Amino acid sequence: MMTVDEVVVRRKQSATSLAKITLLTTTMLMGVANFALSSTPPTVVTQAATAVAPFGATLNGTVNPNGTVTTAFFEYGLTSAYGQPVAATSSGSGLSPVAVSWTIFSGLSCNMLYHFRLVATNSGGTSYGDDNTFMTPPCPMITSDFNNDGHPDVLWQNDATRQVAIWYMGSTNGNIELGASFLGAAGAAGVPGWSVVGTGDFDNDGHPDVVWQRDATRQVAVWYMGGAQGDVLLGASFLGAAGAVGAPGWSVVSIRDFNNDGHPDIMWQQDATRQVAVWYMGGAQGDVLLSASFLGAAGAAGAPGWSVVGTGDFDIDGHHDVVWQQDATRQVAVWYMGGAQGDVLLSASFLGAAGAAGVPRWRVAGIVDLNYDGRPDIVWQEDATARVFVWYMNGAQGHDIWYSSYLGNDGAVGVPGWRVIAR
Ligand SMILES: [Ca+2]
Ligand SMILES: [Ca+2]
Ligand SMILES: [Ca+2]
Ligand SMILES: [Ca+2]
Repeated sequence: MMTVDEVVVRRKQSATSLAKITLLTTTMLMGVANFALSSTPPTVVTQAATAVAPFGATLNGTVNPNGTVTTAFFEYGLTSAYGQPVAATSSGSGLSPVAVSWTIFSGLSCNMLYHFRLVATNSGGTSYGDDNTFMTPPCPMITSDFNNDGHPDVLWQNDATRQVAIWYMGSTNGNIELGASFLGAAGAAGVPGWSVVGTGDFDNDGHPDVVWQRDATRQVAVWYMGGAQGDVLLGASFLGAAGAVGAPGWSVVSIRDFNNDGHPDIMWQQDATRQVAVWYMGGAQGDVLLSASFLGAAGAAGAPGWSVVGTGDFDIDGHHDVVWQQDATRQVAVWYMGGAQGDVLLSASFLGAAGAAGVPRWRVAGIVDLNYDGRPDIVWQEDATARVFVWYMNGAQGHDIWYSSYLGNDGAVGVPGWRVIAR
């Protein structure tokens, strides 16, 4: 039990404490008021760009809001005058640096030096990070640019006569037919019993060459093309001794440099088991079979009911990814590939919501970056009408449908009896 005196003393102590607390709180409020009146501008650091690709990059930096609500944005361009701001984001109002980044998925030019910096603003003022630069990698070769004008072109083959024609494409979206030509005199006459299966520069002379497969024997041969329009047949060769013999039961489904050694390789799919394998090619004429590999464990096992319809580097990691279409539902999915030989399956995704649902009565006729923004696009052809439609893809994984269009006026009408080969 406390005595009466003790209780009185304690009450006096409490009153004194309360007065101290009140004084302290008032001082703090005054401090906050003073602080608000003279807030410190943000501290901004521009950091190195990452994921630099031929047509995109991720810009990075940090912002310290220094206690006041702060917004930040990047600006970039071909000089330190910048000119291209990208959307402002909030960096909060804390007292420590916050990481800020912005990914440019497409729209940059390949093989160019870019300047960029981070800018941040709060009520105390605007701060500018130091100038930083990055160099976009060399422009990727377009394996189907026959007239070398920077726009991928598209081949057509007649189902009956097996004539082959080139559509020279152009415009911003690369979907306008600017001209056409037969693929040499032999292409004009047609090559009965043989199907065009893809293009690639096998002899490294800067002109796309055309790969054919014979329907019955499954022999595979390359036509070396040249001339200003890329439509002059210069020579031909079987693709390796095995190509001369043929690979019965197997179809060529894509021509790409899967192991990044500068030589186009051949992707095959088994008609029944749907196994997928790659022939790695080499030699001065690109027609020497060096080695072969299944496309990962899943490729070795096969994916029954699914057809490989083309390849392209959708996530821009330097490895060509594989696009599949379900024969019945017409769903489309992509396998993201990796590894030194490009034959390791890393992950998979449907191509947009429409790809997951399927596009009945349309087949994928090829994968080509028609608008040349670094993201492979999907070329479709309708079974009955032979109309041709393009999905322009975008997004971090390249599997989002950005916009779409018919392939020129003729493509909108359709070219019955002709099969488009956009790969
Ligand atoms: Ca072209
Ligand atoms: Ca060539
Ligand atoms: Ca290769
Ligand atoms: Ca890839």
